[in-house]
Amino acid sequence: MPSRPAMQFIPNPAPETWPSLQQRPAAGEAPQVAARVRAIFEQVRAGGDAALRQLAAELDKATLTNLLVSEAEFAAAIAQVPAELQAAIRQAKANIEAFHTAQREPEIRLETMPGVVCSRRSVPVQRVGLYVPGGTAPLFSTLLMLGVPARLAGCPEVVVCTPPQLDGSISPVILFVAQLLGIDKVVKAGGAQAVAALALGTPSVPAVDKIFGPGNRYVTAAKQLAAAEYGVAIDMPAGPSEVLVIADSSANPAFVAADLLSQAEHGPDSQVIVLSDSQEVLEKVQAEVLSQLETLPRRKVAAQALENSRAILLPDAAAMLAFSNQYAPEHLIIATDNADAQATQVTNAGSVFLGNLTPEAVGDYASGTNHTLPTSGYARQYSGVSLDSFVKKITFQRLSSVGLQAIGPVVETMAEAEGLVAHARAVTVRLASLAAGSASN
Ligand code: HSO
Ligand code: ZN
Repeated sequence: MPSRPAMQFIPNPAPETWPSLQQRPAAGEAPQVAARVRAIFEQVRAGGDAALRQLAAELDKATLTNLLVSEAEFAAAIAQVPAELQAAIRQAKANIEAFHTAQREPEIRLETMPGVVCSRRSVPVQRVGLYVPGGTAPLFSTLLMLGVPARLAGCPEVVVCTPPQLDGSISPVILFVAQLLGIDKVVKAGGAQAVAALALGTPSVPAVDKIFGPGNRYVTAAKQLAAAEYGVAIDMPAGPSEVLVIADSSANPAFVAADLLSQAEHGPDSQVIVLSDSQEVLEKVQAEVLSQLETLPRRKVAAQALENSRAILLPDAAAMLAFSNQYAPEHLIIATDNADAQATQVTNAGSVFLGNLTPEAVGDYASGTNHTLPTSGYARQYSGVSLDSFVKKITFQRLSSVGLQAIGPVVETMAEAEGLVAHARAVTVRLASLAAGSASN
């Protein structure tokens, strides 16, 4: 074992100590972030498009002529995306479309009592805003993960916001993906100002009903403000990315290390955890992490994330699953020879990767599942983004005279018992009218 392990090694921790090992790196909930975000909302409210330009200059160091991506910019983008990448993106899109299409729910229609027909139908959220991070790594895959279900759901208005590069341009790959999805409204705005524009609306940016997408602390704080005070829904609370790997003695340490690093390279505040019932496996994983780290272009970022990361020895599979369920990881990799059976015992996780041949990276890009997932333990109560995130389920009902006569007395009795006489009367006047032979449906 190398003198300094890649991750903190914790042998056989007592269950009482697990909660402290499951803590995420301090989330950036600093009050100054919230105050700055509030000021940015004010600036965007007062200044509209001009404020967005100003903030792009100030915060992104980008000079913008046009705030919206122009037709000419779209047209120029395709030529800049290598054919191989275009083909890869098309394949990923097809897989994501297939898996999300399968999530369509047929209309439910049920006669609960004779003459009482209830139904439920999915109706798209009308206006959605998709935030696509830029910066050091423009994540065009996030646009696929959000744009595909938005399109399949049939959302009539889809607006994309993404931060401009220094020269005021947007990554051509993001523009290529937008075109592939038939999205023509791409706003050159990032950070809290993009979220403010989507929440408040400006002359160029339509206000939306729901905002999706990951981002830094400012974006996250802005989404929270939009949800708390502006009546805009958000996909989920988003924190730094994380992965937990359960590895038994059948696991391949080089594969496990590669998976840990693939998540660690996202950001300095990412967290990666490996659990094993074999000390030998953990030692090999640690050594592999160190050696693979050497050759990563983003090794500084990954090394910082490893500071928040742990290799934990546990007695058996049951303890590893219990630890994982308590941690509720965004991504869970089960690299064991019994992965399918163990998968049935997963109660808290965003997305699960089974067996030695299933890297998390396939779900990040192309297998078909969504990569927008609950972090920071929210997998206890939230699902990842799916087709459902882009629809509302509206219920309908219709009564015939037979139905009203059957259910009417039930409602009259209950309404009177609650002391809500107007409710009872809404039934009574109709029943009376039916009895007099003068009502029709
Ligand atoms: N692992 C990230 C998604 C992503 N990975 C985008 C690569 N590109 C959060 O689930
Ligand atoms: Zn990733």
